[in-house]
Amino acid sequence: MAKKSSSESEARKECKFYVNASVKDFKNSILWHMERSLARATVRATSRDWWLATAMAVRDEIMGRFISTMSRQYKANSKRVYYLSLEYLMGRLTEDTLTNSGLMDVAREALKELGLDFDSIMASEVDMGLGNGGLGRLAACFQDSLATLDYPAVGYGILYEFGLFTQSFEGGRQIESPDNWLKFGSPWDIVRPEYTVKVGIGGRVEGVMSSTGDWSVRWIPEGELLGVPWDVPVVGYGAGTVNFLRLWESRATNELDLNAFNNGGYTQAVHQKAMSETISKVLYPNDKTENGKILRLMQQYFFVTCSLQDIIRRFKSLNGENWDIFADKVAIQLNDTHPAIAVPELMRLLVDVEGLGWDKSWEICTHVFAYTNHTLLPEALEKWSVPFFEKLLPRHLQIIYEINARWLSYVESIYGRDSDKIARLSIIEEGAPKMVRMAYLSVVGSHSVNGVAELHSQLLKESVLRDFYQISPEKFNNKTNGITPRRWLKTANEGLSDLITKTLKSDSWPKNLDELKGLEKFAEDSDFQKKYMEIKRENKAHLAKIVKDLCGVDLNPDAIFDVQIKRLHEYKRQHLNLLYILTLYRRLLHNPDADISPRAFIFGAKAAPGYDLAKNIIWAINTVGNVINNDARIKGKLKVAFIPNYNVSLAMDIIPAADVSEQISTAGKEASGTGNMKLALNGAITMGTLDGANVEILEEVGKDNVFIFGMNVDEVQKLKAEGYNPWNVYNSNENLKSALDWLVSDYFMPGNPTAFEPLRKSVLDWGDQFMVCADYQSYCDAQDRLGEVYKDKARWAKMAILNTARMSKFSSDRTISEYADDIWNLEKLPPRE
Ligand code: Z15
Repeated sequence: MAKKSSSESEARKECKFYVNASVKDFKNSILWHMERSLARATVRATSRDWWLATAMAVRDEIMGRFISTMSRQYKANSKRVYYLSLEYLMGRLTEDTLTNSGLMDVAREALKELGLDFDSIMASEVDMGLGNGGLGRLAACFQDSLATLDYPAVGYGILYEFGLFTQSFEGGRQIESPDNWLKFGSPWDIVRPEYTVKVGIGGRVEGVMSSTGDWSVRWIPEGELLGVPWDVPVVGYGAGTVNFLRLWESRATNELDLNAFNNGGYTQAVHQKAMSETISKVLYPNDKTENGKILRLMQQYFFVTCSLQDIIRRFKSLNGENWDIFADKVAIQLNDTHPAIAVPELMRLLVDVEGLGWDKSWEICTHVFAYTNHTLLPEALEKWSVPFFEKLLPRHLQIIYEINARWLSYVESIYGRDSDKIARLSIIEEGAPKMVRMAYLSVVGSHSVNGVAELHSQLLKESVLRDFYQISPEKFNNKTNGITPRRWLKTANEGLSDLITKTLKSDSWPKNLDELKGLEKFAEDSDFQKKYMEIKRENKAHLAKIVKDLCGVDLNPDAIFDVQIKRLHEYKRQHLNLLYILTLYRRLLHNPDADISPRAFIFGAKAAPGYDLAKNIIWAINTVGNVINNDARIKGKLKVAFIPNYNVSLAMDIIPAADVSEQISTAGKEASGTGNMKLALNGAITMGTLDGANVEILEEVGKDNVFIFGMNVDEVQKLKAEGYNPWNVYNSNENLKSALDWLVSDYFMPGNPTAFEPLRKSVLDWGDQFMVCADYQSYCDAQDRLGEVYKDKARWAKMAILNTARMSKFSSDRTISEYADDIWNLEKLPPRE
């Protein structure tokens, strides 16, 4: 096998719990699985077979750790945190498990000895794409950090049969197709039928007399279905702790309803079964727009009740009915309002099922729950109609009304009969129909409310949750997001990781990211700069191959790789980027010899299937890109590549190759951003507004190592208040006018000049909600400056190195430690040495 460098054996000491296996044993294990698990002759084995056999060999190695972690946590009966999230954007699992278990080198060598190419074998794994974007990826990074830091934790969610849709382009337009990731099963999920739970739905509420003569209330559901748990192991770095994700699959109670069957209602019976199994069928592909579908509410309730029943079962098996200590054993984090129904559901389970009194149950709830808010955008604030609740969850509606009545009488005790205040603070929004405000329910039911970056947490207190902040300021806190350096540096950027390990003479930086500060002193070292930039160039050449393959576009690895990768949304302003591309293109046509740094604009973005304007922007970028890429007059100085089906795995190829990171949202709109952190860590320079975590990135890397442009939050608010008119900017800015007019001319779309009228209208006729025109000139100026700076290779290298060196704050280990200390009051439970 490959010789271990001395720093690597140091690392093995550092990570005492790394799994040990020899190359020979590992290779034999792969071959064993090929024959015994897959019934394959090696000569017939496909890449997928090799990946599966390798995954099974790794799995074998970590199972012991998995079991010992569970029994250690059970025996200690320590407090656990339960992370409730409708989304987990995990990506591929095998490579990351290899990194974290310490088996990466062994697996590489084993596959090499088998005559196989590691990367192409690993590429056979389909991404586990059970999330839309930042929120789901954050949940995945958090699982990695929780296990790495040895916190007892379980992530609960849904095992969607179909993850986020697969995106392709036809004539430059987005086409969606189903992501059937589980079609052939996954080696990474383990079914636990013994923990199956029952879930009620619909029906009515009945008063019942207890044996002691007290009246109580009971929910008589109309239908019932089952939640079957599947566990996905989460290996911490160093493999000392292996936690798990527990994902629920919905099933019909009986294979078929025999009554219906006997009465001749065969198709009716099959239909009912299919309905029950529909709940975990598909992830809703909307990032931020709540579309109010009843099936979505069913998904929320389904996974919440399954998870709470599981938590209570585990609690009882350890502590019996000692409810007084429930909140000492259980912390539950609500990832956005998607699991907010957990508040009334835990009340129902405690009051109706366990027979606790209301006050005691409420005390437990508010000690157990904590809520994370991820956005201020009004269209994302979840509300569910009261009629939906009546139909689906009648008992929960009663409980919500009771929670609200008590809450409002508390409000009244503070402010008196201020009806305005009461209407503003009510969990129920009056109207036809009445709506349940899920964010308010989450705030009232929790002891902690956090935003995801300093600026966002501040704005939360000033805007959406202002009235709540005034009543309970102590609940509000900030937890700036983070990313796992294991996946986003060590696994994704091996070249840079090896350079860091050699330079720092330490391999413990993935667990202790502050060590990266040690790179600062090499920022101006020309030898180090050379090595650092050589790796960047190799990564760019690698990405260029992928882009050629997927887009048919030739990228020059010496061009600036200018990257914008994120969901397509107006507030993220991919169209502002497009306007700069049009401006540069026009400049080059006027002067083909202009001395500009060659640039490759690289996009990755999915649009929600029902979001027409987002789709129009994708089409526009592809169409403009196609014209630019085929225009010989500009001598290849400009390229545009929109990589289809952007996902976690593509992110792992794109991010290490990026020179520039576009973070250009309208100030105040991006809660945090996490792609910005991944890109900067890998040495991409941020081109950004003072929004979300960009503000903190600027603080960390220093103003000389980032490009900041555009209005800040105060300026945005001021301009809005004064009355913003995008036409004024348009009429007075020749370049902006030309770019926008060009877009709706015959030039890009002969015969169909109105194709991109929606895009143009959105920033002019429809009021330019996200102030694209207002920030246009400032953006162009900053981009031009960046192009100039890039010509100074040494200066650029220094900036890039300092970005890597100064990003340690954004390790999700830091974020998780803060949650554990400030919100969960949670202790680590490391394995014994
Ligand atoms: C989502 O991905 C985010 C917020 C949401 O409200 C929804 Cl529904 C989905 C993102 C934020 O836009 C992003 O700024 C943040 O970094 C991320 O959540 C994780 O907190």
